[in-house]
Amino acid sequence: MELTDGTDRIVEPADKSAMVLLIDDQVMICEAIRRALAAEPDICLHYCTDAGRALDVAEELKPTVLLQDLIMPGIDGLTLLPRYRTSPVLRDVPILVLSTKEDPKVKSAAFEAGANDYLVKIPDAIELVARIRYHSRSYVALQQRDEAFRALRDSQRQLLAANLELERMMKSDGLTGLANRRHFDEYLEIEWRRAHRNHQDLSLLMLDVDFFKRYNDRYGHVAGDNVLREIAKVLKASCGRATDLAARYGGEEFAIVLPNTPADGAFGMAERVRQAVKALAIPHCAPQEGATVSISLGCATVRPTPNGTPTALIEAADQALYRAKEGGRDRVAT
Ligand code: GH3
Ligand code: MG
Ligand code: MG
Ligand code: MG
Repeated sequence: MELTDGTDRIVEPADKSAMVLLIDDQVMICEAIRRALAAEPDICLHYCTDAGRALDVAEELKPTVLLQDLIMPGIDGLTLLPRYRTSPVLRDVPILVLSTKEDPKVKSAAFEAGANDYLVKIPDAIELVARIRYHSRSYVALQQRDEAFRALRDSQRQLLAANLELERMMKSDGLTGLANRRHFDEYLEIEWRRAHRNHQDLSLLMLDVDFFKRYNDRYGHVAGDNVLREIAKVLKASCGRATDLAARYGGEEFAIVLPNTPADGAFGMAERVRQAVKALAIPHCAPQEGATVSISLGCATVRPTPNGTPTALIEAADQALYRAKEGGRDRVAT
């Protein structure tokens, strides 16, 4: 690493466990500290005599301990201490103040300004080494704990996202993106009970694409699938309330659950859906050449009773759908 502007020295390769950065304007002091630490195999010292560059140098070096002088030309150490704490890289780095001042008031001010420790210089080598090791170890352990916590939080987030995606997949139909049959069954059951509790109407539309077998036979299954997707879009767009649920019931049959909706409202909605599908104007060869894709719909409404079931509502809508087919298709029956 190149920190040097002529005053910085790279003392040791940066592969030791304690990475120490000393900020002191006096080269003599820096050299004395260097000598004091030279024999320690686990401590790597860098120093910088220009306090104006202290923050930049520290951000680049990422020390595990900062040794900080207080009296320096240009900038006061007590002013510098809080600045380290504003840097995301240096926010938690232990700062050991090294000063000639022995005044308890100065020591107190240093701790107030963000120092973690204080030694009068030039300190005894054994004590300095012990304090450096202690602060460095604590800091590294703290960083590792933070890192482990971040990794755990990330994996929890990923798990949550995967679960949400799984839940979405479990509920939706792969071809059309509408609710699938499983979700439809659950939803109808829930809404049936709610309607029972609240004495409300529950309506159901069942719809089926007209002459769809012939569509596939003529245009192919890929084109047929596209028609189902287009119809699904119409159904989705037709659901005016958040509680309306459009589902793929199976094959080319769809259903729409309409909670708290009376019979006339359901009929109106069915008619709008029928017209919207017609308006797609998808060419079809049935019932005759030049026709367009149409759907037939059956409508049923129930005010649930203790003896009734959602299945009965499905059967009623299905029978109405059958009547719409019998009646000539491209229509709504009740
Ligand atoms: P009707 O007007 O009486 O409903 O006639 P129909 O031909 O639509 O009725 P039928 O139930 O006999 O045929 C339904 C056809 O729908 C069978 C199959 O070819 C087609 N179909 C069902 N599911 C899919 C699908 O997922 N994709 C495609 N492309 N076609 C499907
Ligand atoms: Mg000084
Ligand atoms: Mg069918
Ligand atoms: Mg059909």
